[in-house]
Amino acid sequence: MRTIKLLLILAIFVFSFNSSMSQEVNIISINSRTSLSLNGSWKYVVDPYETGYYDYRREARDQRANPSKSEALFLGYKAQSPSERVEYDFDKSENIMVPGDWNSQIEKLFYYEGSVWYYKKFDYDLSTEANRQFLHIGAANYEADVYVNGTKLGKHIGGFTAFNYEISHLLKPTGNFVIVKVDNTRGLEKVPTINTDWWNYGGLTRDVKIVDVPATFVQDYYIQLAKNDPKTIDVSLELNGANKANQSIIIEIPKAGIKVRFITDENGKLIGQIPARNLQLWSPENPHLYEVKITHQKHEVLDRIGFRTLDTQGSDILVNGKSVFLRGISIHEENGIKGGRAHSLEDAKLLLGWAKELGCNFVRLAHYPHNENMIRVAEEMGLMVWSEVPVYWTIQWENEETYQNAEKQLIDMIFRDKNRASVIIWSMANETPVSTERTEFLSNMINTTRSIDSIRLISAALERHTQEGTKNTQIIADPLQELVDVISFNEYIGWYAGLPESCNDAVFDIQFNKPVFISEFGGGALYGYHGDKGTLWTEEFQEELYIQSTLMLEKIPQLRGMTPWILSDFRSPRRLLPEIQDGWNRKGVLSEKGDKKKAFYILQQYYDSKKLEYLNK
Ligand code: GCB
Repeated sequence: MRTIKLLLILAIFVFSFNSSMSQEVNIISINSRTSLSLNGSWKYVVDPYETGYYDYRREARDQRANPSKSEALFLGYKAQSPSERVEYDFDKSENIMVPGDWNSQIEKLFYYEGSVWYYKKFDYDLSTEANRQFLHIGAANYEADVYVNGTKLGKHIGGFTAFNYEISHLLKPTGNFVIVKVDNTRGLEKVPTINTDWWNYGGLTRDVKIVDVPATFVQDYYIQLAKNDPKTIDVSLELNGANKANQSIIIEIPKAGIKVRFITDENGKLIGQIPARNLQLWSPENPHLYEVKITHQKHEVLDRIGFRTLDTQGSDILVNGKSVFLRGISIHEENGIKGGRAHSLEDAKLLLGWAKELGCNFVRLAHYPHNENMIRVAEEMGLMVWSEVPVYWTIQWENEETYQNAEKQLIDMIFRDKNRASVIIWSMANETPVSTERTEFLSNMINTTRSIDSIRLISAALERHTQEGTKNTQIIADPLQELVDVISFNEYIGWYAGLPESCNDAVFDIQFNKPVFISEFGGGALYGYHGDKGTLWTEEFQEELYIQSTLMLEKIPQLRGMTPWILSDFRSPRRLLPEIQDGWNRKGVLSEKGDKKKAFYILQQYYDSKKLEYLNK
């Protein structure tokens, strides 16, 4: 049934798009390639009725043989004479910074959900004629229609994953322009769906650039330790281009004394292994990264790669064969100091620096794939990472298109970060309601993940419930427990369930001998609001909640980590309480500006003790 539906969707997909549109091409290690940045000031046009996209019969203008120059914004047309009617003008439109969401940059767009057209002109040095160019967009929330020099490249769906289109055939030395219509309208069938507890920041929220690669180039590679074998590096690689068969590829890790030559097969692929001796392993205590050089003909791709093994044994999580406790914190991709989506290296250093100060060795990057700086900086700092796709709350489990969308986001997330030693958990979902359809949906996601990454651990933030007929026995009634490597759940006793004292007699009945991980607990407090520990929203209440929660969770024998909710206060349109929330979720252990609340110190102390406890395990 699923296959038939899938074919139908594919057919609709193929017929509904112009045959000239490009395919998305994933390219690994995008930041190490030669590129021209298109970051900076762009022009923008707000188009709430999508006038530039649909004509008055609601037909997409970019699907018409002769789109009207006067209204089809993707053409980026300029009136040629005073008598020519053109009802837009990018040159006279206002500026917006890329990367950056529109909500935090432009006051009138604070709550805006709809379409905005982005426009940028650029010249391109085409002196290396043999080379190929790709337009890279780090993320566009949520849907992007992309055009270069008036030609449609494609439509990308999903607000947190990167995509590239080849534009070699379209570029000229001067007078190029790129136009992207970004639409952040929420929808029931989307991933995430209409209901989230975070701000729907719209726009080109991550880097945009033109990546320049040789005619045949290294499109993808995987270089990581083999399962539980610190002496063997698994390698796979794929070339893209006309001359990809039987090509010589050299992989060098100079500091490890490794230089190995491989030959690609007739499909431009290679799979192999490299014996390694005395590798310095990557760990949170010693986040060692090796320079890795991949050479194809005259061209090199450089990366910095860490090597570590990862497994579970009973309730233990083993990193390099040693049991670890994940001293974590959940993080949204938001910088409350400057406002809006975080994207830069500095943003990553700020947020992850706070996590380090808290004593973390782990971060949960919630609830969608974060920008690559977060993963890379975490890796440098010795933070292990939980990466997640926005399969959040109640999405359309029975909708095949929704499934394909979620799975694509998952595949793209794994594609980008599969060489990062820091990433140890792929999370499939957050707080999803148990049903047959939901479980089939998530089982398929799990199978897909295992088929492309056999090493990393799989989890999902599940829910806990009080067992019927008991006073305070907590159970995880979810068949997904069978399928995941780590049983994670959001807990919230003392906030959404009772007061902090409810923690005293709570008993967790978890039937599996697997690592147990608390993906969320916490409660709201306004920084600087003080009172007794029984008064909601005070720092003292939150402090007490953290004291009681950590004491309670310690009683779970399989407990191997936690990521309380959350590092810092974050914007959410669901948070309506005046004087306390005012549009902010206040569960941060830091305010959005980075002020430490009392709970911060409780968690810091607890993590100090866990660090000691695990030192000699
Ligand atoms: C949750 C969600 C998270 C919310 C949080 C809250 O369980 O996973 O996205 O922000 O609770 O603050 O209610």
